[in-house]
Amino acid sequence: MVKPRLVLVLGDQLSIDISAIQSAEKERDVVVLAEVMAEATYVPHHPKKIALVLSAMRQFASVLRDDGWTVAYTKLDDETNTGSIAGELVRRASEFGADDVIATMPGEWRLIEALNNLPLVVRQLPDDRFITSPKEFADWAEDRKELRMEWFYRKVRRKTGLLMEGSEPVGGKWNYDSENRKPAPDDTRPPKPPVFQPYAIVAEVLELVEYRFAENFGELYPFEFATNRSQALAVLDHFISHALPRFGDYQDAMVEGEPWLWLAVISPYLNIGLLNPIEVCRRAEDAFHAGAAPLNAVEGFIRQIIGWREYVRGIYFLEGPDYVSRNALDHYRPLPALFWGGETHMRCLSEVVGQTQEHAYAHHIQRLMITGNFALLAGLDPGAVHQWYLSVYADAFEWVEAPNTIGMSQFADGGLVASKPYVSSGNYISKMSDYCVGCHYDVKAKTGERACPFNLLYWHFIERNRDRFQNNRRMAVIYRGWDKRDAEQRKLVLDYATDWLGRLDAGETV
Ligand code: FAD
Ligand code: DLZ
Ligand code: SF4
Repeated sequence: MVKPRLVLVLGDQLSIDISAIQSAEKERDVVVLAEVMAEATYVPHHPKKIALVLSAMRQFASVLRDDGWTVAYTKLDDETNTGSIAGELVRRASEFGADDVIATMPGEWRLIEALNNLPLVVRQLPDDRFITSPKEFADWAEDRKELRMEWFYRKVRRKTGLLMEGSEPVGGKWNYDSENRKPAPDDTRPPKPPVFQPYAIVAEVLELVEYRFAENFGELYPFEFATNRSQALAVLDHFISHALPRFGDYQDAMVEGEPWLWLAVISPYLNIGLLNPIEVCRRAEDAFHAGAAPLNAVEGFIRQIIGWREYVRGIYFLEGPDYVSRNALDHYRPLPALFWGGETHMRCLSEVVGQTQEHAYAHHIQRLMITGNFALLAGLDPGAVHQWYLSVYADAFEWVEAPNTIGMSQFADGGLVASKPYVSSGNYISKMSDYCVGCHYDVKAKTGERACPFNLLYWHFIERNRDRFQNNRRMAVIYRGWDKRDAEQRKLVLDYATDWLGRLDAGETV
């Protein structure tokens, strides 16, 4: 008799056409899905993230069984659970008499290495849910002085044919980013994404998560995520019909009490495999051709998916496992309690952290220009910042989170991803949000007890990194403006900044 092989499907590989399943045989092989503590605890995940992954895994197992597959499913509380993916594979191998494992390459070095070290024969297949492979990215990156996303994006546009007319971009321009930066209109009434009431399978998972992960940062209830493919498709449909037309204009806007605005809110579903990136882009492209959404919205949306999403994955695999420990700016300040819901007078931060706690979601500009901007200006340890982002967002998996945090947001890779640090004073936040209106601090004040901390820390960052950035072509003008200021005035700003950081370090509410 031919021995069965184990077919590993991880919690973020829940696609029926994933390579491991495609190369397996229904009559012969056993699909292994395992809820394990090692995956639930490598960072203190938001309870909503754990509930999403486990609920989706359980439903995906049913889909496979209905399709005729033999599935060996381990629940977190099973007595025989060994606690890790490697342990479960070894246990199942002995149970089914298997020597071989077919896997799709995981999205994290930690698991890739764990699979390489198994006492079984493991075949790790490419994850072809992505449009480009790590090898393609490495070939593109070879011999380039700068790995700018824009050039990679154009290559992927050509490869997919998305928004292309022959070899030219539709509309004559590749990128409409300059038309994607409006603050929200006064009469903000964005459409809310659909919500899903937990039914039996999900309710059981919620009980488990509530009991096992009660200490984790984040609110489990109400739990309204989509947890299977048909629900995820409903979220996508809703976005295409109701939010995409305004996505382009307001993609960078921030409004208190409005977490979703006109954003897609599909990253958790893309990242765990309930949606496929190409199908999502084709839907947006169809909306453009049907006249239902403008080009700046559709191009901007498609760019995020075939541009940024593919690009950051390329960076993650190109740079290797040590990428997450880079610290080019020598930042060592520990993460303050306000990141875990501790009190702060800064309204922008309390709003974004509060929203994160409630929904396990914040949009890109909130992550980049509120929490990320603050972490960078305040000199927080990028490793700790990375662990935070990996924990608190439902869409956080290392291949996508790390380049965004370590690279784009914290400049800890020394400028591989970002050509200059994403930092701003309070002025940008005031322009793009309504957070400053009721804040304890005064966004217009440059010095004094009530001066917006972003104003103080911005110049502290600029001054302490003078040697690194003064000659950066995109930053020289900032140094010229700063140096033209009166020396006393500059000293005053820096003194207030140092004093403010001292209070942060002392654990005071700032
Ligand atoms: P939309 O703005 O509606 O965009 C549509 C889709 O484009 C997203 O669903 C996502 O799949 C993709 N996308 C957009 N921006 C990016 C990007 N910069 N990198 C990769 N894909 C992108 N995204 C994650 O999926 N997981 C993360 O762990 C993650 N961590 C981040 C950490 C930091 C510090 C920053 C600045 C950004 C991070 N992002 C991450 C990117 C981005 O914030 C989220 O993809 C986006 O907010 C998801 O919400 P949405 O579906 O409404 O996105
Ligand atoms: C995030 C997560 C969680 C919370 N739990 C599981 C799990 O129990 N079993 C599993 O297979 N995957 C889980 N995941 C997703 C993995 O952490 C993810 O596959 C790796 O980080 C690679 O991206
Ligand atoms: Fe944030 Fe400063 Fe505005 Fe307050 S004043 S909300 S701290 S940017």
